[in-house]
Amino acid sequence: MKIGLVGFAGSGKTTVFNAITGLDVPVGFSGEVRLGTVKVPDQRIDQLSRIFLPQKTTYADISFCDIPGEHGAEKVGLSPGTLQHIQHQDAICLVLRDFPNPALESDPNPMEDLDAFHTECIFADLTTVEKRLDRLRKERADIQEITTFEIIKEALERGHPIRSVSEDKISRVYLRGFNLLTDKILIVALNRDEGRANSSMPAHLKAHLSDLGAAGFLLSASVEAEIAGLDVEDQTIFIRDLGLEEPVLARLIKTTYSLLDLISFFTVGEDEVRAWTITRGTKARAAAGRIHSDLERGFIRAEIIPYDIFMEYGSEQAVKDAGCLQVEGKEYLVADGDIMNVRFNL
Ligand SMILES: Nc1nc2c(ncn2[C@@H]2O[C@H](COP(=O)(O)OP(=O)(O)OP(=O)(O)O)[C@@H](O)[C@H]2O)c(=O)[nH]1
Ligand SMILES: [Mg+2]
Repeated sequence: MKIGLVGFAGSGKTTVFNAITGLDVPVGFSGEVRLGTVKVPDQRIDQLSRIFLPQKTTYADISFCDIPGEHGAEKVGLSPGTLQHIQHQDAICLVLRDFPNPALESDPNPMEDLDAFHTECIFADLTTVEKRLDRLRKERADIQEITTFEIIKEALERGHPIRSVSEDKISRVYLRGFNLLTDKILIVALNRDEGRANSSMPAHLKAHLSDLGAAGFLLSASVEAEIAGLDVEDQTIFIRDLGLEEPVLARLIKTTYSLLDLISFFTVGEDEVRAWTITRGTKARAAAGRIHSDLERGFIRAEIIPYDIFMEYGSEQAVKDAGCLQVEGKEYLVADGDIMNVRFNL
């Protein structure tokens, strides 16, 4: 899972990146793209690890990419370099400046920045889509494919992101590999000054986000950076004193998991306790393929113990003795928290 932090120059991307990753990248313009990976905290993995005492505990992870803004003129468009970086992300986290930045002349205007970013993405997608459509027509391609591209072209021309075009109108399989920007998940982080770390998102911005099919949350990047620098105990106190619920990383992960409809299943044993991320609705056989392609090819059945059941009985044997082990075939829809053991034969 890859999330790209984007936004205009000086909006606070690197500050957010530091708060999330716990790294200490110098803020201020460097033009460098930075990468950082974080573990997705999961108390269920902590618990399982305590029981199995495995040699290795592996959490799901998310990598973040800090993509620098454009400098020189203020609010110049997305450069080809920036666009390329965004194309390789699974989701975009747009950082909007809503604090006075002494290095910049303009007053903060998050709504305008959101529109400017959205328009840039629309234009970039239109170019891709028009090119593709020309080619498909020349090649007299499949009518369904042409129709899909016609429909999204029309949506883009009206300023609508592709992510808002419903599944029953187009066949998204045709869009794979084109990395269309407005089809990516968009999460907006409204970055406010310290005094407003605990304020709420303005209604007009909220409404606009919902039009764009985006999710949003509010933070103060400098406060978050400060929180990230404290040890765990002080963090909890500081967060509570500020009236915040949890640090930005936890909020961002929650938003991402719910937007992308991601769930986790687990594999357990003495060698490793591990979390795997899949989309809800993934079948047992495909989920097995995440672990190893051999497990998918030679899949026979999956032995499933839901996490809560496991915790109730305390061991695999006790679950079996109680007759609570689920034996499932390849079509089984893996649920969040399933502990899975794949039986396979090659
Ligand atoms: N007061 C205040 N200042 C902030 C906040 N977030 C970032 N800043 C400051 O704004 C300046 C720019 O922050 P950066 O994190 O470097 O912004 P950026 O988006 O990475 O900028 P570029 O990489 O140059 O595009 C720095 O001086 C930060 O300390 C905030 O929440 N409040
Ligand atoms: Mg930066």
